[in-house]
Amino acid sequence: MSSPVPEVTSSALSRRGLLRGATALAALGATGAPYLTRGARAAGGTQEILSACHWGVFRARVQDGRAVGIRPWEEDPWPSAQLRGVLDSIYSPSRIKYPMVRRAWLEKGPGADPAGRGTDDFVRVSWDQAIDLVAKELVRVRETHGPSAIFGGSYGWKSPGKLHNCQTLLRRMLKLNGGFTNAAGDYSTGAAQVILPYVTGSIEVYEQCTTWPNVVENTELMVFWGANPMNCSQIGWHIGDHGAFVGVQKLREKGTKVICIDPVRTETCEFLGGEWLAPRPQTDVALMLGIAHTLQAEKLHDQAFLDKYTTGFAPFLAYLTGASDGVPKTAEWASAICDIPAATIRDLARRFASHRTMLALGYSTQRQHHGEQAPWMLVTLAAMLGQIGLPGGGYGLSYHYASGGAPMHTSPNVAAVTDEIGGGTQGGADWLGTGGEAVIPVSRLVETLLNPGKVMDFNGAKIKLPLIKLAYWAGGNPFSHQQDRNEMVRAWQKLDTFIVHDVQWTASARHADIVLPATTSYERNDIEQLGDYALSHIVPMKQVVAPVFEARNDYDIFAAIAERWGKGRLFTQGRTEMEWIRYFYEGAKIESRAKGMEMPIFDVFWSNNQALAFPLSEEQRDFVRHAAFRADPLLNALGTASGKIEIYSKNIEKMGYDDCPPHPTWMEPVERLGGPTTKYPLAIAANHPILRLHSQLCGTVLRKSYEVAGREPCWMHPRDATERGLADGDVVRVFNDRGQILAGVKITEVMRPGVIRISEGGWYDPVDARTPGSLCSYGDVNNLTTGIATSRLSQGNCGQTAMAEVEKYTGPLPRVTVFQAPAAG
Ligand code: PGD
Ligand code: PGD
Ligand code: 6MO
Repeated sequence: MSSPVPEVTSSALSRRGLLRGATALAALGATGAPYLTRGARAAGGTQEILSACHWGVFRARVQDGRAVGIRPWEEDPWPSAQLRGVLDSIYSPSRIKYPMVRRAWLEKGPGADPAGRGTDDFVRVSWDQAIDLVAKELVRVRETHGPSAIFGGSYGWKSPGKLHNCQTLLRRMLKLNGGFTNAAGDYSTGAAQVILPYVTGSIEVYEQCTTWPNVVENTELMVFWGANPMNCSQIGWHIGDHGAFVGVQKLREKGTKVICIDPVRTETCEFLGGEWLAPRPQTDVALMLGIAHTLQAEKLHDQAFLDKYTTGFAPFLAYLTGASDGVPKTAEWASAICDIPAATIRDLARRFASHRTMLALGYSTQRQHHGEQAPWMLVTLAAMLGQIGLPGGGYGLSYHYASGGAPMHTSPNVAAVTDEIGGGTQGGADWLGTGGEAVIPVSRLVETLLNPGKVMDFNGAKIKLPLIKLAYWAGGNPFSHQQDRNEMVRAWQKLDTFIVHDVQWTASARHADIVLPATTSYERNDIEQLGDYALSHIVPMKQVVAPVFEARNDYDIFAAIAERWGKGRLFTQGRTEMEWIRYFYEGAKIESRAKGMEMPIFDVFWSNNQALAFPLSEEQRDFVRHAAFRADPLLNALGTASGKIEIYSKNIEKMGYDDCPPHPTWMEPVERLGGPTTKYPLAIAANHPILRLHSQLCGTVLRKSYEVAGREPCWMHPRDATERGLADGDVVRVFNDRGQILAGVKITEVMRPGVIRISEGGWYDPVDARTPGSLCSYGDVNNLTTGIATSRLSQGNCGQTAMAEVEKYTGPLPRVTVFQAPAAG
């Protein structure tokens, strides 16, 4: 190599190298601070260790083998308040300490007393016995019913790390037993990630949007449509970098006009002083259609863009004007559905068209009945505005999520462990993995348990639902994430065996037959990249403390099970934890050379107690989504059938689904606020929680700062509270035909009247676990949501479809027991 190689490092030893590359220097402007002063040992002989998690990079203070303090990494621009709970999650009273087996299962065998699950009747066993039971049960189920009777889909947010990815490791182990049934898709964007490839040729939802710096520079009108980055960008699927907060802060400094369309005046809306429009939940498609109708009626739409870059506008236009169904989708028509005044809808159309407008859509609008329609209609609206591919214009579906829009750095791919037997590493998107004997849509396990043999539609295919007798979960909490908890509890009784690895006594662990205590990522070593989009650093995720009680790494648990079958070495490839990490690093080091960079040797990286920074190019800083397509739609054709944006999809037409027509369409959901046949009066916004990641950290001290009367909060508008004679702090029963929970009232004007906010992820705590429908004493909102699918196309979950009533709870208050370990634990 003749040109100087910018060295990408945080090492004091090779810091000189940084000065050799201009781009590296730019990246390191913020990071080139005094490395020499950042030793692993702080004053007083206390050790300070750099590690990382979903919530960011941190330094943990360790004294006498115990983590006693945690502080955010000094380069984190906006540390998450949730970090406080991280430390506590190691030692909280709900930590699983020992391997445990449900008494009936242990004494009478698989399938014994399935209604007894969740009653906390556990027996402590040795690790040896636990591994033996699991290894033999997996063989028994496979030999009796075939490998597809073992469900290994195990969805969930686990912990980051290229090695200790417990879901990949689970599947790696299950493959050594001959296979399993897998799950396709995820709970986050189940509908959007299936529909959008037909519309724009890519899933859009996890892809890079036009960057924040570009938005700050060019966008005149920023629309957060059910999108709340000030809450949702606290975390990353890998390690949270919090780059979205920098973007939002700069937007505020610039004074860019912001509109928030949301039944809640969100944290983002408050921070930015945004204009708040609160439609009825689940009516956004009608609102978008009303805007679209105004655009075309007033000739504000960009016909030239539609002609050049899209197909199928004509049949959509016939629907919009009512030519095809007799119903013009006017602003008045939309207003009657969404409850935003028609004049405001027209005004929105005019303002969108006369400004450089960015439409930032969140995921809640697609986590609803017919959830495919909102993202499709949003893209259609953006196409009519003709700003897709222009700086600061068009749409973005990740501005709220894991800091989408944070500019991507020039960094190598760090490989990860794979579920391929004998395989070493994988790169790319692990949530889209679909290998397995059979594959079911991820939110359809309950339906599968209740209907084995049934044929289900899914994205143009027919799937025969397998018979499942054993479910194995590691790194997810189905008794939190799945909708319609009581239907689920009944379905779970079909299982012979439910095995769970977790760090905490979640409701899933409590409903398991075999519970194995896993280490947190702070009790093991790993390696990960910083920022799902930024990819700005490689971070050593160092072990902070030794495993507590009898916790073991998922990796070692699976290796021990495989070893019982004589396949331990196939699982481990003969590598230790540190050998894997070194191996991943060395691969990245080689790849980085191809990008003109030189990373320090592994031992320097690992001993340095610092994250390794990578440079940012001007080009990436200014990335504009779909700019290449706009510049040359032939050369850079989209991955759709026509190569263009499809407002009408012939592929979807061919599927003939009545619940997903071939162009964006307003369809009544099963229930909604103001719906024609809806029984209950209040819509639930089952948002993502402010001080949790789903159910993670609910069992920690953080809960004390948000619980109301010891329960999950239920936010409601003063009008709704007065109508029901409720005061702040009251304990209420929230109920519908599917279930009932207790919650604590928080009265606030940030709610739209008629809408209550109960965040997902509150731990399920049934008063009588043997009786489905029993009152949940803490407040798991998924007792109330519907378990139906978004449509036959994507079979996504409808976590935002729930209507309920609220009443003051006057009975004797049941104790919340879920945050203590079961007695034998
Ligand atoms: P988490 O609470 O993150 O929820 O559902 P998900 O199951 O992902 O669960 C992760 C579990 O993994 C925790 O119990 C944690 O302790 C455990 N864990 C962490 N690290 C490890 C590890 O290293 N090893 C092992 N063995 N366990 C580990 C989230 C899902 O919920 C998602 S992504 C979405 S988007 C959905 N959102 C909603 C919604 O908006 N509304 C409703 N009503 N319902 C939803 N459910 C979905
Ligand atoms: P939600 O909070 O469910 O987040 O991202 P997602 O966008 O799904 O919903 C966003 C907003 O939509 C909320 O403000 C809600 O009020 C609003 N909303 C609800 N219903 C409607 C509607 O019908 N119309 C309109 N216009 N708005 C509506 C979730 C993303 O967040 C995901 S998938 C994951 S896995 C992560 N989870 C968490 C988490 O659990 N906790 C935090 N703090 N951060 C996360 N980030 C990620
Ligand atoms: Mo999600």
